[in-house]
Amino acid sequence: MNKKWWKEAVVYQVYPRSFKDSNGDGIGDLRGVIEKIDHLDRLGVDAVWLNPVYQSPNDDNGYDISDYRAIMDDFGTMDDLEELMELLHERDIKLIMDLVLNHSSDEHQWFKESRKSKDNPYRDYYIWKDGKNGGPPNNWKSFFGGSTWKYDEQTEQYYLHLFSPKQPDLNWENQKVREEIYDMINWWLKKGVDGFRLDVINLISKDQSFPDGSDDLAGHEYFANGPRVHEFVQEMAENTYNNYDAMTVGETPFVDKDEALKFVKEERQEFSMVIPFNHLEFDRKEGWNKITDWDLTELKTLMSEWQYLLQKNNGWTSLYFCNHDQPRIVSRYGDDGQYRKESAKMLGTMLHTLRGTPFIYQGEEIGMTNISFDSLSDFDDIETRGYIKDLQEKGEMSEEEILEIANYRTRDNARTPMHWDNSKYAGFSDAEPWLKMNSNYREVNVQKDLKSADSVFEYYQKMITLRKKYPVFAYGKYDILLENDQQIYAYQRHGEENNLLILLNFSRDEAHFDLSAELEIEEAELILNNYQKEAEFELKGNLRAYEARVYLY
Ligand code: TEU
Ligand code: CA
Repeated sequence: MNKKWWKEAVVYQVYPRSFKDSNGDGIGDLRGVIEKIDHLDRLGVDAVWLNPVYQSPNDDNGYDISDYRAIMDDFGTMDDLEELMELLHERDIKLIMDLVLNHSSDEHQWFKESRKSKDNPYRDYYIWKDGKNGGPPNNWKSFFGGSTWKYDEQTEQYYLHLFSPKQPDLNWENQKVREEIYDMINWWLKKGVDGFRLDVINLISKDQSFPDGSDDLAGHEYFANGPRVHEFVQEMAENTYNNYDAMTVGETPFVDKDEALKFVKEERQEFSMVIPFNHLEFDRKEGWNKITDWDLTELKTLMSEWQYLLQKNNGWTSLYFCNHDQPRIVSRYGDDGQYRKESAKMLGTMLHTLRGTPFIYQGEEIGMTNISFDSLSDFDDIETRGYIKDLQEKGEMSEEEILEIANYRTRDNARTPMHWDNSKYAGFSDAEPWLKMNSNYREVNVQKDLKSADSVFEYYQKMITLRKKYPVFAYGKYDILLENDQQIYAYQRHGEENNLLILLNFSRDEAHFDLSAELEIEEAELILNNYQKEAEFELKGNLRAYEARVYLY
C-alpha cells in the first residue's frame, strides 16, 4: 500500500456562498472564508475543497463558468483567493479547487463565438446538431428537467446541455478544446493549488452517433462513462496534475463499482479517488419524486462491496454523506429530533472509520439539519425548480405533495447559511442572507458547540485527532461483521500495529450484539463513544440508540 498525503487527510468542503459573508451583502465570500480559517484549524482538517468561485453568471451557483481564470464578483478577487491559499498553507491546510470541465457557461467567450456561425473557429468547441422531425436531435433528458437540447435561431441548430441551457457541453472530441483545458489546469497548478475535484467528469465522452436513450435511463447510457472517457482522463492527467503531488477527486454519477475502479486503480493514474453515489441514491431508485424504502443491510452491502473491491485492487475512495447537492444526512439516515447529536456523531464515526478519505461538508461538524420551506417559491436550487415545474405540468400531485418531496430532496437543504452563533442571521451575515436560514440556528451553532463538552464539534475534533494518531484508520484492511443484522453496522479494520472494532447502531432502539463466537479479543480500549456514560469493552451486549463505539486493540 503506497502512502500518500491525501490518503491520510480529512477534507472539509466549503460552499463559499453560504459559509461567511464579510461585507454585508448577504452572500458568503472569500474574505469570509479567510475570517474563519481558525475554525478549520481548530477542527483539525488537512484540506479544503472550495466549490467553484470562478466568474459566472450564476445560473447553477457557479457551476456555469464564464471565465476559468477569474473570480466571481460576489466572492471577491484573485488577490483574495491567493491570500486564502497562503493562509491555509501557513497552517498546513491544502487547497482543492473545483473544476467544471464538462460544460461552460453560455456566456463564456468560447460559446459566444461558437453560436455566431457554423464556420466560426469556435463552432466545434461545443456540440451542435440539426433537429430531427421538427424536434431535438434525440430524446436525452436534462438533469434539471426537459430536453438536453436547445434550439438556437441564429444558426438553426441545437446545442447539447446535459444540465441547464446556460451550461452548454464542451466538445471533448475536439483536441483544441482539450488543450485549452489542460493549459488552464496547469495555470492553476502553477499558482500553487494542491488538487482538484472534477465535476461530472465521467460525462465528457458522448457516443458520437447520439442515439435515442431508453425511457428510464434518459440517455445516460450514451453520455455517462462514454467510449473515450478513460482515454481523455489519462491524457488530461498526464499533461497536467500527474506532474504534481496533487489530489484529484472525480465526481462520477452513474458509475457501477467496476467502472469506478478503472478511475481509481492506482496503476492507471487517472484520479486519486472518485465520489461514489450508490450509498446516497437508494432512496431514489424510483425517481426524484418518489421515496423508495431502504434498509441498513442494503447500505452495508453497498459499502462492503466497494471497500473489498478497492482494497483488493489497490484503489482508493472518498467517504462522504453530505455535500452541496445532498440533503443533510442526520435528517436522512439519522434522527434530527431527539437523537440529533447522537446520530450525527454515529454517522460521522462511520465516515472516519472506513477505508478512504473522509469529506466533511460545512455544518456537518455541528450536526446541521434539513430545512423546511413553507412555499414552493422559497426554493432557489435550479434542480428543484426544474422538478417542481415538471411535476406541476404533469398535474398528478397536489401542491402540498410537491412541497413535501421538494423539502425532502432539495439541494437547498445543504445550502442554507452556516450557523456560527445565535445572533440574527446566525453570525453568517449582517444582512438578510441570499437563501433563507434554517430556523433552528439558536439550537444548532458553532458557538454553542464550542461551549459544551459533549458537542458534535468536539466529537469530530476527537475523531480527526485519532485518525492522525493511528494509521490503521486510513490504511487498515476492512472486514465486515454481523452482515445480516438489521440495526447494527459492525466491522473491523486490521492494521500493521493496531486493529479497530467498530459498532454502529443505526436505529433508535436498543440493539443487541453478540460477537463472542466470532472474535477472540482479550482486551481492547474504547477510544471513541458518543455517549457520556461510556461503555466497557464487551463482545456481547447492547448498543443504545444510535450508539457508536470504536475499540482499539
Ligand atoms: O453535480 C452532478 C450531479 O450528478 C447532480 O446533478 C446530482 O446528481 C444531483 O444534484 C443530486 O440531486 C454536479 C455539481 O455537484 C452540481 O452542483 C452541479 O449542479 C452539476 O454538477 C452541474 O455542474
Ligand atoms: Ca459578501
